[in-house]
Amino acid sequence: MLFKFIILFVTVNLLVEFGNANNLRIRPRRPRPHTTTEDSDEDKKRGPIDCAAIYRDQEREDLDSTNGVYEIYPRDITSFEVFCDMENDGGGWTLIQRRGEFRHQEDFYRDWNEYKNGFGNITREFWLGNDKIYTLTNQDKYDLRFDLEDYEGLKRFAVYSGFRIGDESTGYQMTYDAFLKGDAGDSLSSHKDMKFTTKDRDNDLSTQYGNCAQTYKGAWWYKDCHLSNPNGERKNNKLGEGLDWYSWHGYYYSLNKIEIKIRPSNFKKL
Ligand SMILES: [Ca+2]
Repeated sequence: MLFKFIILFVTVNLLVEFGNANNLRIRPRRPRPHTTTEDSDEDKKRGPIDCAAIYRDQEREDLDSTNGVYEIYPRDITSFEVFCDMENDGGGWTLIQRRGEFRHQEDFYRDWNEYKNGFGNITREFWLGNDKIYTLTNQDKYDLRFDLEDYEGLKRFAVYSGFRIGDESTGYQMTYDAFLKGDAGDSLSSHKDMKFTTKDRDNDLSTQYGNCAQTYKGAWWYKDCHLSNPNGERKNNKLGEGLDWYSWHGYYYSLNKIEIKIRPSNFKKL
């Protein structure tokens, strides 16, 4: 009996101590000032948050910005490498996806976790990763650009304003403000406000087509099912299964090349 009492006494004391120690560790997080037009001092110390910031830094030092791989330092996340498009429409674009003619063809028919974390090689074919796209598109207001190329070598594009996605708990729900411009036409409209669907996670609104990612060999913000399928199968010209952009080449033409990229809406060419 006495032994039990001692054990209880010691346990209660340990719990109290543990609670105190935990209390000491809890500190309120100070909210950070959110700036969109100019980098804060903290960002300057930390490094560029995207390719537009790299472009600005280089122009300030009178360097010619070139396409290539750069390290970026988005807020609240470990730094990582991205590919920057420093040429198209003034440059400053951070790539989130690329398809094209490479000796090693990447497999894009992948599962939720692979799309969450990203895959491929950023100098060739890749998907940057939904967690990273979430972080990037929530640190500023971004435009979204699709650069498309067919097998005749013709190029067309489409640009949207206010592109952003939610975090994993929202199913990486995607939205944007408006279709801004582009001779490829708008083939994203039906995907606005949709969640991301992969072959192993059906978040689309289709019952007729089952899991749209399975039916159309890709992964996307499918609705019922798509107007565009950039993560579909290259060189597959079957109905809806290829790299389709409906408003340009319809559902029976898989495009040769695609690049998807983002840039702050307030970007100005220097
Ligand atoms: Ca479904």
